[in-house]
Amino acid sequence: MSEILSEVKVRTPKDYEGYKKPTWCPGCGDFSILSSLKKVAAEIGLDPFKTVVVSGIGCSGKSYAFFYANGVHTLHGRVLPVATGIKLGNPELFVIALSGDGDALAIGGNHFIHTARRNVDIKLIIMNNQIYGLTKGQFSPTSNHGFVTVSSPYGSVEFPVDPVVLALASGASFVARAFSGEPNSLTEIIKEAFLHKGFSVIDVLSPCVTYNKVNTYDWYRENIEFLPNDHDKENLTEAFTYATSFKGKIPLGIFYKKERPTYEELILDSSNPCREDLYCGRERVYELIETFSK
Ligand SMILES: Cc1ncc(C[n+]2csc(CCOP(=O)(O)OP(=O)(O)O)c2C)c(N)n1
Ligand code: SF4
Repeated sequence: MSEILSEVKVRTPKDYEGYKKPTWCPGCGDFSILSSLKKVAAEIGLDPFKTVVVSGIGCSGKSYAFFYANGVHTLHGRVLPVATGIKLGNPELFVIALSGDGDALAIGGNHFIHTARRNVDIKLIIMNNQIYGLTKGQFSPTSNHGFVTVSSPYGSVEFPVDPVVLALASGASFVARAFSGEPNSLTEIIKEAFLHKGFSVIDVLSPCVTYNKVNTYDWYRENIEFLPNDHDKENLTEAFTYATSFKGKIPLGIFYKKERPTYEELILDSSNPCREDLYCGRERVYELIETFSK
């Protein structure tokens, strides 16, 4: 990580503009996430050549094209396995994963759990609008019970998953929640996540102004509350307590942060007998491509 940040010239957020201009609806919460991402990248001097942004399919998934770095637009739900492969293939790379709530927690829910327990050094930002945006407004795994959408005209009978509680229970070493309507704290939290070594999850409440007319900016403002400053971030029990019950409000801030060895450190350790197989070299890669393309 320190190598990634050290040898860089001074950069500005503008330097991280991607090859495409955002195509999101005006007012979409995802604009704020992108803007914070660029600010943090400039502040910590992120080297775009050593950074990979992996995104899935969704409005959120388009983000890889809006940020200047290497980008992989992968399949819906497969952000984390692809990001894990990249990190194992070259642990020197700084890997950012951008996912929608559907992408990360419905079709990709299984990957979320296993990436967290393995503690792969990936920074996952869940652009959580509590709905499927790209496919025009079906309920998602974070939609509230009773939420009326085109796919739940009588109200969703399902109950939502809480990304923060799931991340804590699955073993993520950095767990936070932010709101795109609070850009300063969002930027600070992204920065802390980027400086943390290990699987980092930020659940960002990011209003879909087109299809979600319930969880609006105003609704969030009325329903959020920041964690107290004296919260002990290394205390998992306290993190769970705040995550599950907080004055009837949605808590924002860093719930948990504690470093432990990452998956790639453990699996690529020189005493690991699989190491040679993992670093098979360029020629072997070409051989394998040749074999599979027959
Ligand atoms: C394997 C697969 N299943 C379903 C889809 C259709 N699909 C595309 S995006 C999407 C959901 C988008 O919602 P979310 O992940 O929350 O992202 P958002 O668009 O809200 O940012 C779905 C179901 C797909 N592209 N691929
Ligand atoms: S449909 Fe919703 S999530 Fe997608 S760009 Fe528009 S406002 Fe954003």
